Amino acid sequence: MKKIITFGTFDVFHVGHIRLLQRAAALGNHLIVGVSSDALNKSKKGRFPIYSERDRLEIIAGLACVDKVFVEHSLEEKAEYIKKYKADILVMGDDWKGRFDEFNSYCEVIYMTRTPSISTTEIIEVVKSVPNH
Ligand code: C2G
Repeated sequence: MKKIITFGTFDVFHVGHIRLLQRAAALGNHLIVGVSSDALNKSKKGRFPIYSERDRLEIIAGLACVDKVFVEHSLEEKAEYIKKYKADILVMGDDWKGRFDEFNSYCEVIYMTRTPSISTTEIIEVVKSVPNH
């Protein structure tokens, strides 16, 4: 059994998110996803997510490629999560390249290329710019 772990907010779920999760899942046979809490997102990005923590968890848990979800309460607890879930590989998007190399002592660390031209922030901007909404 090869276990993969990844982390993210997954707010306003989009194709970049599903591609990342499917590619991560394909590296092993058990995908565990840490979904950032609302409070962590506020501290990380300065705003609360559009979708609540409960809804974001429900969406990720419902995906065929995901085996287990949990709430990520702190960026500082990655080592604990990796050990707790006995992950063999940590997958992160390449916007975090180099930032998680320290976990190499617990598991393999892989940074995956992000899908170009799509982000939650851009989607929010587009929605805001639509007249009469
Ligand atoms: N992603 C992607 N392509 C995009 C947008 C996002 O591959 N166009 C990936 C990101 O690289 C990340 C995952 O989808 O691996 C989730 O993205 P976010 O919700 O933006 O994750 P982030 O807020 O960076 O949270 O502990 C780390 C954080 O929780 C990561």
